[in-house]
Amino acid sequence: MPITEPENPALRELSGMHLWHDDLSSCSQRVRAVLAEKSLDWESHLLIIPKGENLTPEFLAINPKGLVPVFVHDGRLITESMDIIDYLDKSYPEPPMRPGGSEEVLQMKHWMEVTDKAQYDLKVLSHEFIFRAVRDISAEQGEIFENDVKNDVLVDFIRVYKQGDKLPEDMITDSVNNTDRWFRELDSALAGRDWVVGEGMTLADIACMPNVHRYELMDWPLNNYPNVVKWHNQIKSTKAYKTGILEWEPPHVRERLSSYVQNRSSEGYHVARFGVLAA
Ligand SMILES: N[C@@H](CCC(=O)N[C@@H](CS)C(=O)NCC(=O)O)C(=O)O
Repeated sequence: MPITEPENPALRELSGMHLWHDDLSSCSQRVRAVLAEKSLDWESHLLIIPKGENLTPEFLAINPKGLVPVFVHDGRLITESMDIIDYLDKSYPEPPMRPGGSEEVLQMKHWMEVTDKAQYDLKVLSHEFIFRAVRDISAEQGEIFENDVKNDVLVDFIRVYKQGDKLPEDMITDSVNNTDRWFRELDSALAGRDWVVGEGMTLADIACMPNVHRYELMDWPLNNYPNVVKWHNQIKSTKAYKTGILEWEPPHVRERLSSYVQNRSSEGYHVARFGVLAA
C-alpha cells in the first residue's frame, strides 16, 4: 500500500517512527532489518500473533486486515513490508540499500515482487511445519477472523488450518513446488556473486533474508541451492540479520520450534517428503 494519511486520528498525531510487529513474522523481520542497518530510532508495538494480539479491536482499527507490519512515521501510515523498506531507504539513503544502475534497480524490484508473492507459500509451510508448535486458533480467535478481519485470503487460510492437525496434502505440495522454484531462481541469481543484485547489500537481500532464515528453521534442504547457502552464511554476520531477526527471536521459542520440527520429522512428517523435494 502506498503511503497514506491514516483515517485513525490517533495515528495521525504520532510523531517519530512506530512499528507494529510480531517477533517471528518474516514481514516484520524485513522492516526491522532495514531499521537496524540504518541505525534508526523507532518505537516498538509488539503484537504476538499466536496470542491473537493482532485481533484486538484496537489493532483492527489500525489495520482491518489484521496484518503486521504496520509502520507510522510522523502521522503517515504504510502497510506492506516491501513498501515500508522502500520508503525507509528513500527517506534515509545512508547507507544506501539500492544499487546504482537503473537495470539493477529493476532487478532489485523484481526480487521484492517475487518474494512478496512467495509470502503465501511461506505462510502455508511455516504454519504446517513450525507454527503448530505455538499457534492454536481458539474458538474466540476463530470468530474474530470470521466476523471482523477484512482479509479473505487470511480468513480462508485460518479456516483450513484450524480444521485439523494437518493441511491438505495438495496445498502443501503446491507451496513446496512454488518455493523450490523461488529458491532455484535465487540460486541462479547468486551464481558467482556475493549479493543478489549489485555490489553490496540491497533491499533485494533484505527481501529474501527472512524467508531463507525461516526455511532453515524448517529444516528445508538448503544444500540443494549452494549459492544460497554461501550467501546466507554471509548474511548472518550483518547487523540486519543479527538485530532485525535474531535479537527479537526469544531463544526458548526458537528451541521449541526446532524441537517441534525434529519431533515431527522423527515421526516421518517433514517438508522434504512433499512435492519436488521428495522426487
Ligand atoms: N504482504 C504483506 C503480508 C503481511 C503478512 O502476511 N503478515 C503476517 C505475518 S508475516 C501476519 O500479520 N499474519 C497475521 C495472522 O497470521 O494472523 C507484507 O509484506 O507486509
